Amino acid sequence: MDYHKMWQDLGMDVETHDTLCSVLPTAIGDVFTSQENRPKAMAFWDMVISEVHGIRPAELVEAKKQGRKVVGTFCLYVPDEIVIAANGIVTGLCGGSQFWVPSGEEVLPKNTCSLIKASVGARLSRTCPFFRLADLYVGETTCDGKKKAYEILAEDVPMYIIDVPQMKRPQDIAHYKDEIRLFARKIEEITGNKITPEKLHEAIVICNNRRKAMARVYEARKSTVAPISGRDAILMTQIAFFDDPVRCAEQCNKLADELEDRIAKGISSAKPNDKRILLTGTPVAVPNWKMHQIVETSGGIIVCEEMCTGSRYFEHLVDENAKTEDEMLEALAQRYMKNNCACFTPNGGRIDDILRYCEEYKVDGVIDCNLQFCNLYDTEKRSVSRALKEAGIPCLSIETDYTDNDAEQLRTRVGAFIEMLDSRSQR
Ligand code: BJ8
Repeated sequence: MDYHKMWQDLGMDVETHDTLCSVLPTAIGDVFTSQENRPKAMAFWDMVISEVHGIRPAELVEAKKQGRKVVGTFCLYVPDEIVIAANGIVTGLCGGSQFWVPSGEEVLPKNTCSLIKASVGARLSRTCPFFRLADLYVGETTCDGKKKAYEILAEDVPMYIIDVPQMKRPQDIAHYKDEIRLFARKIEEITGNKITPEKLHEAIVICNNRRKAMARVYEARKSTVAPISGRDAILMTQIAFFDDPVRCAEQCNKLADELEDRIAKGISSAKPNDKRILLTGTPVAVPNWKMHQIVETSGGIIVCEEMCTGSRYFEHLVDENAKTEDEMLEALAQRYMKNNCACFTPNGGRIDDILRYCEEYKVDGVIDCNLQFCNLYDTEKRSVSRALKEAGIPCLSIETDYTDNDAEQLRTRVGAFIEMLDSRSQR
């Protein structure tokens, strides 16, 4: 399908955007379709990713014609439920491609993480339809880099900021609940729709259903059969940030059905000796498949991601028993505050999660992979590796960016790590 007219109408730099699109088929072939023995249900995500700037943006264009508003977000502390309750549409906006980094570097310090530079660059270079479609961008006070980047984005687009606390004391959760309330009023203003308790309840159920469906897929990843590769699983998770939540739940459930069947039949996506790896660290936004690709072509299989593009996205449900708006806001605040981002202090919950996942997913080793210039996660790598050492679980800490410059070096380090895991298992 040709989407050039739509991209033009969205005010995009179509010529530059064509360059970005031209590399996508090779990347998809290398990372996804060349894998053997994939679950058939992955056909849905193959289709979506092959036209990632076409299919879903076209749906959003149609929805906007019907009067619906699109809200772009950058962080898991922005509750989708509020937007959905007002008949709005949420789309993730985090940039995962090196293609956008140079445009971001024109306005940001070079020593800013690639995710922020790519996100700002995607907007300023006019080469991402999602950044053109969003009627409102919603930022949050998580890391310093993002906070300052939002000021730059605000010069170009309507921007709303949620004040996310940095601690999890009762007064912090109460403050965050107030922030969600203010956010609801803002969304009502933007959409022109009142958020009633009934609508909010419906939205909570919709998002919980998506969480449950994704959790089923991750549950299947716990099996030693390894019915799905980490590459396929991460694609599912990444697309969840863009897709319609009801369709997303349907597709994830379909995939989970197939994975459960594959487990029963012993059909694996891994080679017999592949080492089971837990990936933790900074989020991996589309099309950042770098570590997944390196690990899974070096004798490993990623069985879980402890990150926002991973377990944090679907773990913990929002209480569906709340009746009034106030009770629902409380339920939302309680659920979202269970996320363990490194912007919180202290953040021992993340360590507990990592140790728990190591057991649940029967992990051989952990790779803690963080984007260069992310001080939060870079600093936390010390407590991550110390806790894993105490638990006797090997850990490899990696710092990288969106370029391929270090790919060979990473391949060597990951290869050596997996060899070490292999010799350990033969002892
Ligand atoms: S809840 S992880 S999505 S803030 S890598 S931009 S932290 S300098 S992404 Fe995040 Fe929300 Fe936390 Fe999740 Fe800053 Fe670090 Fe860059 Fe990061």
